[in-house]
Amino acid sequence: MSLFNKLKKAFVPKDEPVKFPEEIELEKLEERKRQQQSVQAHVTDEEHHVEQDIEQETEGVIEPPEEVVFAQDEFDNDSGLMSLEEFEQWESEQIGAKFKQGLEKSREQFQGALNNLMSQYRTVDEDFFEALEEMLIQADVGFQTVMDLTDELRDYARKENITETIYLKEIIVEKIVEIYNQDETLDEEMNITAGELNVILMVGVNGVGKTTTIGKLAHRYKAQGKTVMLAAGDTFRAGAIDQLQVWGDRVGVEVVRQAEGSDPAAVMYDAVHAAKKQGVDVLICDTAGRLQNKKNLMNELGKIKRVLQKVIPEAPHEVLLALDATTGQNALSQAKSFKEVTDVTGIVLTKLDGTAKGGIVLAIRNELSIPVKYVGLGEKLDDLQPFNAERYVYGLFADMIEASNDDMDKG
Ligand SMILES: Nc1nc2c(ncn2[C@@H]2O[C@H](COP(=O)(O)OP(=O)(O)O)[C@@H](O)[C@H]2O)c(=O)[nH]1
Ligand SMILES: [Mg+2]
Repeated sequence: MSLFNKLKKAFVPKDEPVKFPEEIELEKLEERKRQQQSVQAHVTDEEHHVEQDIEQETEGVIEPPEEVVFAQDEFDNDSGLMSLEEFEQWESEQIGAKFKQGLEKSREQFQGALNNLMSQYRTVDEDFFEALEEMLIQADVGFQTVMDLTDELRDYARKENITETIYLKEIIVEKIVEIYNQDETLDEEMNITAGELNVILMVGVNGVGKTTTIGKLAHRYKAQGKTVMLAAGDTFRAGAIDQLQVWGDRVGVEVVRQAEGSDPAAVMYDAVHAAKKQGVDVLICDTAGRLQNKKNLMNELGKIKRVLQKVIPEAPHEVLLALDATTGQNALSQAKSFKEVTDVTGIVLTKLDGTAKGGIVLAIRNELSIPVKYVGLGEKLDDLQPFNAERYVYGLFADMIEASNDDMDKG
């Protein structure tokens, strides 16, 4: 099956989808959840404090925010349940829709540029390849990756005798996936083991989206039935602890905190002990994003790790570096700096929805050799999505893929 057909099958909702009764129920629940979230999202800090005061007055019984639970009876209607296969298809289409929406800006840019290029250069020649190279570099794809990609295309066109650029369209997408997946040692899966305490350390400079990502991750793990705890390790920046607390309250997970200005390693000490004692599955640790001084940062992260390892020798199981996609090449240089101070196991590329230069994903993968594990596709709780190349190219080329048909297969 051609790549486009495969992606189409995986991600594009079928025309006039037949809705299962459960699906309609799920939509209703999702809608309720969305309404709830948007209400929660509008709770300002001030309101939040008022809420806290009220909670404290009521004997300190802090109830977690009410959650949407898929109550058994909501599904138990006579008409039979969605099969696992149907559910997986439905889920895949939901994920496809998220990537399509989150990559809208990049897609407009990418597809527009590609279409222009193909109408300007109809025959496959060196001028076309040079223009293509320039276009990809403009999209932040990264020099080396662009060269690899166009070399492969030149070979392919020669071998298959392709003379019209239009027939290279699908191959370009295919090669992007191939180049992305070529290093099989880079695993996108999170190193999380069931039945154990797993520690995730979140690092990155200020403002890239660490705290927000922690909230979204906590939500994901909780939805999977795991118990989650957060550690407010950014004790440096004013308001950072409260910001994490707001996320903790919103998602309904405990936040271990100390006063502003205290030693982050001391917070981690408390957190990892509490997490172990309570049998928590996932402890996610926020950190301060100071990078003015590499040596300080190295010392601070080193100390945090030593404290964690006293309780859990394998910790941290993941060190996730958050990078802001809208900062382009700057994100790459941040990543290089962080690689020098600590072992980064994965990247969370945030704010991909905010850039038209989504090619940065390819540059990160190929220039840093660190897997992108999650991408931020918006500000909502479920806008953090596990990353893979197929989802990504679907998001980047959705219109092209949807418009394709079997006749487009060539070779
Ligand atoms: N549009 C968008 N905004 C994001 C995303 N991730 C984070 N943000 C925003 O980025 C800003 C900084 O995030 P924050 O978590 O405080 O960054 P930190 O300083 O690294 O902890 C906040 O306004 C977030 O809402 C994303 O994936 N998409
Ligand atoms: Mg923060």
